[in-house]
Amino acid sequence: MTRMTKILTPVAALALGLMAIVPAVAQGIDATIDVNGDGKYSYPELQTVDPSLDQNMFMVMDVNGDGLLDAAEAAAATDAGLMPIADG
Ligand SMILES: [Ca+2]
Ligand SMILES: [Ca+2]
Repeated sequence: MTRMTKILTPVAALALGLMAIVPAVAQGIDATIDVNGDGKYSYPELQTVDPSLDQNMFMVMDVNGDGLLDAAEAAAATDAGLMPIADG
């Protein structure tokens, strides 16, 4: 039991550290659009920028289907010309 705890604790600490780091290094995410600061664009957040954004288009951009666009998905959508965001 004790040994298990000793192994798990650094792993848990590493996982927590990664969770803390990932949002900070999310690149290409515009904080003025990412209103809730989770490092991803939700459909409502993008609709604020472009009310004409179609939900089907959002689903195309949301490659992994989690309902949010992460930095990689946003970058891919931008490259594909799908992102309704002017490049700053
Ligand atoms: Ca967000
Ligand atoms: Ca996604």
